[in-house]
Amino acid sequence: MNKAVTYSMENDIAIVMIDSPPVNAVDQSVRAGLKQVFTELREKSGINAIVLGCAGKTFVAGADIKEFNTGIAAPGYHEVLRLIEDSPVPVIAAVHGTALGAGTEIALACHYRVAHEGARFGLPELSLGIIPGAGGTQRLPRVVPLDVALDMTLSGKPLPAAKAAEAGLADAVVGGEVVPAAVAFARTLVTKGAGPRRTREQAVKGAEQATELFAAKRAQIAKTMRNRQSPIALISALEAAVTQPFDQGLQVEGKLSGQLEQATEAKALRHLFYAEREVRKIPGLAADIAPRPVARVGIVGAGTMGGGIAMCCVNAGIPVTLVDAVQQNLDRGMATIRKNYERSVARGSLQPEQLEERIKLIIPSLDFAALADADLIIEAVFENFALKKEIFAKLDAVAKPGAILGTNTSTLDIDLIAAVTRRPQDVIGLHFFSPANVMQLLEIVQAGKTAPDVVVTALEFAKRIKKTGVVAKVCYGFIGNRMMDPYAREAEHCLLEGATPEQVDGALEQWGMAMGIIAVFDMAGVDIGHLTRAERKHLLPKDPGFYRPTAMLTERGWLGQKTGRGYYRYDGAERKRTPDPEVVALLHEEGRRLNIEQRKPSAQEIQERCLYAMINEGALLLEEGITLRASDIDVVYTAGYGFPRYRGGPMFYADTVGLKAVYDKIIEFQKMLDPQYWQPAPLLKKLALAGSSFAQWQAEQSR
Ligand code: 3H9
Repeated sequence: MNKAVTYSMENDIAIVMIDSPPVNAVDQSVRAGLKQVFTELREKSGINAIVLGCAGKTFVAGADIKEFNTGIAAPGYHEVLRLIEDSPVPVIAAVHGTALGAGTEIALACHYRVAHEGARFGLPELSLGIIPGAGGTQRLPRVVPLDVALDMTLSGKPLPAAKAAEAGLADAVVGGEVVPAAVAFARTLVTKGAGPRRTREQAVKGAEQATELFAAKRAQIAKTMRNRQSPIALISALEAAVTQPFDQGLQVEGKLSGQLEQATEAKALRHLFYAEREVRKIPGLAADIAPRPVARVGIVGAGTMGGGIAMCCVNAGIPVTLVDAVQQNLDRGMATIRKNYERSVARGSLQPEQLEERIKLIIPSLDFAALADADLIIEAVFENFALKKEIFAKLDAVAKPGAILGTNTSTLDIDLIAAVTRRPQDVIGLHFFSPANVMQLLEIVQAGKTAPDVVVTALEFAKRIKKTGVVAKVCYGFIGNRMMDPYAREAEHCLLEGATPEQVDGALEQWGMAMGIIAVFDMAGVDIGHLTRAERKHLLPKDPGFYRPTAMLTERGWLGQKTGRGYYRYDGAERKRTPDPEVVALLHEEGRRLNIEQRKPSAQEIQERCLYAMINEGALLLEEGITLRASDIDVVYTAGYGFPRYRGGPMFYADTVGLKAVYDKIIEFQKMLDPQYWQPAPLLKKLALAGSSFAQWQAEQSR
C-alpha cells in the first residue's frame, strides 16, 4: 500500500487523504498513490462521492520542487489529474492551509472545492520561473473569470478562501475541520443527485474580453517583468485556453512548461528557493540549541531605522520599548509610525483598530532604565563609533542578565562594540535595511564572542518578524555593503570616464537591477557613503578618482533626493529623476583633470565591470569565512539589494556566465583599467582554472 495516499469509507463516501510531510508536495509517490487509489475507487461499488483532503498543516503546497532537477517520473501529472477529473462520482477537494501550484491544480481537477476559512489558493509558479504545468492554465480560467486567472497567475498571490469563493474557485467556505465539512457537502450533492462537474467541460469565463486583457498584460510584462521568459509563456498558455480546445491547450501548456523548467531563469529561482531555506542552517551549531525567549524588544533611537524596526516587531505582536535621548525625536518617530500605518489603513491593508493595537504595543521613553525588562535590545542610532560605544556601555548597565544586545551598524567593528560591555557573548549585529518595515533582509552578524544561542535567537527572531536572516561574520560592510563597495566604485569611475549617470543606471537597470546604483545614492543620500569613507580615509586606495564624484557632490551640498538634486535633479511636484547636464559636465571635466582616459564605456562594459567587481569581492568573502555559503550571498543580494531574482544572485549568476569567462574578463580589465582594483580573488582563480563553479565548491565544503 502506498503510504502517501490512503482512503477510508464513510458509508457511501470515500475519503482520500494525502499525507506527505512537511507540506504534502506532490512527488512521484503522491502521484502513484493517487493513481492507485482513484483506479481502485473507480472499480469499487457502492461509492457515491469522493472527498480528497490532506493530513498535516496544509493541503498540497505544490509540485515537489526537487523533481524539476531530475525530471518528472511516471505517472505524470496529466494522467493522474485526468483520472481524478474522470471519476464517475463527484470528487470534492477539502482544502485547508495553502493550496499552491500543483495543489490548486489538483483542486481544479476535482469537481467541487470546499475550503476552510483560513485556506488560500495560489499559483505561484512564476516565482519559480515556470508556469502551472499540471493543467492549471487551462482549468483555472474555466473556473474563475479570465481577469482573475490572469491576476492570480501573474502576481502569484494566493486568494484567501472568501475571495476564492467570490471568484467561483471555492464552492463553500467553512470553519472547523474541513474534511468532515466536505463529507457533509458531498452528502448534499448525493442527495440532490448532482453528478461530476468536470472543469475541462466548462467554457472559459470572460473570454469575450480576452484580446484586450492579453494585450494589457503583455504591455505590463514588458514594463515590469523585463528579461523574463515565464510571464510571456504564461500569457501564451492562457491564450491557448481561450483559442483552443482543452486537450490542445494542455499540449501548448506542456510544451511551454517543459522549455521553461530547464531554462536558467527557473534554475535561478529554484536555487533561491532552497538558498532562502538553507540560510537558517548554521554548520557547527548543534540542532538542539534553544533560542532565548523574546517577549519584549527594546529599541534605542527613534529615527527612520528605529521606527521601522519597531513596526516590524509590533506587526508580529512583539511589544516594544522605544528609547531616544530627545523628546522631540520620540514624538517625531511615533508620529511617523502612525503615519505609515495610516497609509496602510487608507490602502485597505490594515484595519483602523489594528492600527491602534499596534501603536499601543510601543512604549516610548526617554529613560534607558525602561529597557530593563527587554529580552532583546536593538541599537539603531546614527553610524558613529563613539556614540555606539557609549550606548552599549549604558545598555550593559541597565539590561537584565541574558538580554541580547543587538547593533544595527552597517559597517562598524562589532567586536569593538561588544568589548565595551561585560557580556560580549550577548552582543550581535542586526543589520536592517531601510525602510526596515519593508525590506526583506536582516544581516545577522556573529561577532567573535557571540554565543551560539544568541545566533539561534536572532535567526528565530528574523523568522518571527518575517525577515530573511542571513548570518555573516565581522568585517567592514559585512556581506552586502562590502560587495557593494567595488560595484559602486566601478559605476562611479565610469562617470569620470565620460559615461552619464543615466547611462550607468540605464545599463544596470536594463540588466535587471531594481535601481541603478547612482540613483540609489541619490535616494539614500549622497553624503552617507562619503562620510563613512571619510572615517576610514587611512584605509582607502591612494587614487584621486576613488569615489570622487560622491565627494564632489557632497562638497556642493547636492545630496540627492533630500536636497532636490544629486547626480540627477528632482524638480517639480513629482520630484521625478531627470538628467542634470551641470553634473555631467562637472564630472567629465574632473575626469579629464585627473587624466582619466575618456573611454565612454558601453552598457555591456558597465555591467561587466560593476558585476564582476562585486562577484570577485564575494569570492574573497567566501575565502575569508565572512559568509558561510555562496548561496547566502545570493540571498543577501536578492533580498536586500534589488538584485534580480531571476538571475539567482551574484554568485549563481557568475556560475551561469562561467567562472573562467568571469576570470578572463577580470584579467582583461586588469590590463585595460587600474590594476590595483582588478586582482582576481584566489578562490575565483582556482575554481575558474579548474573548470569548477561556486555551487560545486559549496557542495564540496558541506560534505
Ligand atoms: C508547481 O506546483 C508546479 C506545478 O504547476 C506542476 C508542474 C508540472 N517542494 O517554507 P517552509 C519544503 S511549482 C519541495 O520552511 P513554511 C521546504 O524546502 C510549486 N519541498 O515552511 C522546507 O524543507 P526543509 C508551487 C518543499 O511553513 C519545508 O518544506 N509551490 C516545497 O514557512 C518547509 O517549508 C510553491 O511554490 C515544495 N513545493 O511555508 C510553494 N514547499 O525543512 C512553495 C516546501 O528541509 N512552498 N518545501 O528546509 C511555500 O511557499 C512554503 O513552503 C509554504 C510553507 C507556504 C507551503
